Amino acid sequence: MKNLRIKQQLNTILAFLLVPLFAWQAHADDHRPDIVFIIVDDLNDWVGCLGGHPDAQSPNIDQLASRGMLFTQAYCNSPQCRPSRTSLNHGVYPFKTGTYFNARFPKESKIQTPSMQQYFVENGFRVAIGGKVFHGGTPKIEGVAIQNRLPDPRPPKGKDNFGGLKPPNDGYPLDVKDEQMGDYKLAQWAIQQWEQVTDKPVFLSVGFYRPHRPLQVPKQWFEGFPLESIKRPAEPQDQDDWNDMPLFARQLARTHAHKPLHNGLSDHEFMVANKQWNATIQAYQASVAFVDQQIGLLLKALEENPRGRETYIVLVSDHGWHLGEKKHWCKGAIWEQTTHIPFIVQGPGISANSRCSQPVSLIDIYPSLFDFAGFDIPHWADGQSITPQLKAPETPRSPVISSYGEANTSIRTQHWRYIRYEDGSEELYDHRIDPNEWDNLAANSKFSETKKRLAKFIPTDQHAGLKVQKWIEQFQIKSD
Ligand SMILES: [Ca+2]
Ligand SMILES: [Ca+2]
Repeated sequence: MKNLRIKQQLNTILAFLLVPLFAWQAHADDHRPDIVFIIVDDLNDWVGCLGGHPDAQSPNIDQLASRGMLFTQAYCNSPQCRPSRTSLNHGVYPFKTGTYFNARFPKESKIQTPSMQQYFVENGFRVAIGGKVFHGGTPKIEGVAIQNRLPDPRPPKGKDNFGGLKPPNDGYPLDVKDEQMGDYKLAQWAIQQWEQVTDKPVFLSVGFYRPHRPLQVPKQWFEGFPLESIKRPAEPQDQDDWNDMPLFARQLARTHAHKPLHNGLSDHEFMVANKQWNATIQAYQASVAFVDQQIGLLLKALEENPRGRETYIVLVSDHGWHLGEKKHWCKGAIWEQTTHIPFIVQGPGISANSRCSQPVSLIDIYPSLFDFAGFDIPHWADGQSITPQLKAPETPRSPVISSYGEANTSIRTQHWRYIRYEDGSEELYDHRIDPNEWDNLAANSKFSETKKRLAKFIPTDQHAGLKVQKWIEQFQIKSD
């Protein structure tokens, strides 16, 4: 009897010792990393590490860039929220599905490919999605923790200048603390998700909302950008930037993502006429500094490693944003400022402070994250993994293709941007000498071979979609 009790006790002790040992062994054979994907809404290259504006304040994003690789020539697939996010989350180009605009086209193809979040959960990851990762709300995915976008405090009655169809001069210094803002609460939710200890590796997607409009953040962030010291984007000296642009491009510059004029004035004309240019730059920069701080809270928490796995952190924006460059505002164009985005990767084996100037795009997120996870890259993924550049940044890549409607296509190589619009008109810019895209070389016969070479990258079989010309006719003054 005594022996039996001793045997039972020994078994208990042995079981106690073996369980963690087996658990440890299973974990040691599982080299899958944790992956954190951060997407910021409407963030252009006005962050310190990209140098888009000399006064940008983004210490946390800059620190992430100093710990990993910054892709200095990264671009969106489409310069609006819905097409950009649909394309990047599902791994297919807008010109394959007809998902070109925030506005739906009745003949768009139903998206057939799984979102990367769905693919990760089906392949053994714990998946959590918070904030604005998808446009128009996160789709329900079985087994995925979802936190929808959290609301922000608003200015007092009569002070709120925000309206989707109004000009973007909707900045307001809120008399609230960061803790009351949706992006702060989102960071806290993401930290909680990160700190959960589970057997599975985690794939966390976190979508921060600022600097998306309305440009309303706590007033302390406005104080970092005094109105009297605001610097506007450079403009060409002694010439009108529009002089060498095709009519279609000029009409496009007057549109602002297909919205009506404001008593006959475009966003830019309104800003100039109402002296709102500097104030809107101030509000945008305050919004960037604010969101950077919230991102920093999450990045700080990611330094702890609760599951003992290696960690990849990827940070991007969904598209760029104009603040008066080319006399254009917001999104909805395929120039540098509308398409250029931050794109930073920190992870195992990636050298600190490394830079890659090969063109990459949001279409490359899907296959890259699959690559990091150790999945085979599915045949439907349109992009190319960035893993070769993480090891050798000079490894050449194909040009970036950005679409703004059927047959409005930009081709961006390391040195050139070539645009062809639906009416056949063109723009060509040499970024080695013209980073602001002021000097359109498309009409210069010296560059006809360059144009021909770049035009070969324009997809010939593009999905049907709404024509931008129709929007221009609907919303613009025809005599422009
Ligand atoms: Ca956006
Ligand atoms: Ca020009």
